[in-house]
Amino acid sequence: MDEVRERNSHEPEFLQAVQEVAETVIPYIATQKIYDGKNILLRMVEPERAITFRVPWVDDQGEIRVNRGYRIQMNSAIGPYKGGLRFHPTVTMSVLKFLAFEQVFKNSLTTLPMGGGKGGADFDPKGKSDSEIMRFCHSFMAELFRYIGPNTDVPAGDIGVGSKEIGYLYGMYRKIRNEFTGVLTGKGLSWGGSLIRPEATGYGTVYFAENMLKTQKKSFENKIVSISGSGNVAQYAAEKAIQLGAKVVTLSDSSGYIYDEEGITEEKLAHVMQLKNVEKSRISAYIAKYSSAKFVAGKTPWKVACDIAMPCATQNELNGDDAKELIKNGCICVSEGANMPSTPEAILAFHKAKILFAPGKASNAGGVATSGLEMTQNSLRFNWPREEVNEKLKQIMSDIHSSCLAYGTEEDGYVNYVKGANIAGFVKVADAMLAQGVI
Ligand code: NDP
Ligand code: 2IT
Repeated sequence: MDEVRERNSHEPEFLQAVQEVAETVIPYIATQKIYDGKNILLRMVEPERAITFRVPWVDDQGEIRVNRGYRIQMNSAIGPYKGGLRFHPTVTMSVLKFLAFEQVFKNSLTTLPMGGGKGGADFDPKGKSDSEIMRFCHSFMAELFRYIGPNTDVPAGDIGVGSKEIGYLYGMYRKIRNEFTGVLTGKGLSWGGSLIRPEATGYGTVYFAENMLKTQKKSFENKIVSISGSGNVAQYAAEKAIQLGAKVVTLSDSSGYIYDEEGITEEKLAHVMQLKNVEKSRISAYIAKYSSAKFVAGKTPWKVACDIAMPCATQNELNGDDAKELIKNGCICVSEGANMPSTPEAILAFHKAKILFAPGKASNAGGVATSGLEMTQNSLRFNWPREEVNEKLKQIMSDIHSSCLAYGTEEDGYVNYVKGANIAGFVKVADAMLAQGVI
């Protein structure tokens, strides 16, 4: 870690992600002779390639604006680089390297042949017109296209990048390359997208939690569920939890959270989708229609009592004090929909209390797994029906859960899903790297 810290001293999020993996994987490596002297982890923390580029675009006032674009190609030992694009003002090299690093382990866990990558830009889509977003996406792809391809690197969405942005990005790639290929995932259904991809991350996070609960003969039925975020992942995590008989009581955005004591029903969730996806409004607008709810400005929802918590907004949104509060209020299960939403102090508290805790690289892997299924369908030039993709997603989440049990079960029977996910993800990539020599 000293060497990694020194080399990446200005990248706190990246170091946080590496530290968590190192703590669980190094003790395992020490027990396996095949890794002796191979410095596998030290090789894995250095991106195979990290690209930054200028993204110039013209706003609606005719002013020229410049953003910074990135693509981190972290590891391609088991397949083409794969991972989302994030458009958010907080995007930095550190944030994208942490996401790309986690993606390597996550993609390995999915059982599909995908390496890890991540990219994006410090562009803020909030308040931008549709044509500004289109011009930005076109300019971004006019440079990114050099580095990607269906067998090289396949980007997708993440924060601030949904099906609209994927459409603009895909259009420019197709024009420049004069090719119709599966170079991006999260595409629209009429041009190569997969059914269930929009729902997959949120649904998968719930399926993973279902698997965890099953080990204790419990289910979502009649449980109180608290969710943060109100974007793609949060919306579909809420939808599936409601379908399974739970009462979802919170959603949030960067302005604060809503608490609806009576529960967010399917009808209320449809209103949230209209507010967030169509009107581009804030979650606080929810209370104008539903008087049973209150809005708490500037706060995260973790003080609300719940049985199951699903952080689905962003990194480090749930700290040690939040974790203690959740535990005190009776929370039995935390399934991360976002990437690295819990701080190291929060994870420690969950482990100390021995509650069910799934790290995002296991529990939110359903999104990228379904992206993998989209790639397969594109290669086959065929589309699977909704139920078939959903069944495959469920099976993958159950297989990831089994891998976590295999590597994460401790002597007293408690399952450390962080350890399980990190080691299971590591083994597949490490073995491929060993087989391919020092590359
Ligand atoms: P969206 O852009 O659809 O939604 C993001 C949500 O998180 C919004 O409610 C947003 O609020 C909130 N949010 C974003 N940044 C912050 C912040 N700094 N503080 C507080 N709230 C914030 O993104 P997704 O739903 O796709 O992504 C959510 C999380 O899930 C991310 O961590 C992402 O990496 C992860 N993820 C996404 C996958 C996918 O397939 N989309 C797959 C696996 C993981 P606001 O509108 O106010 O910004
Ligand atoms: O963090 C993630 O796994 C994603 N944003 C989805 C990546 C993908 O390639 O579908």
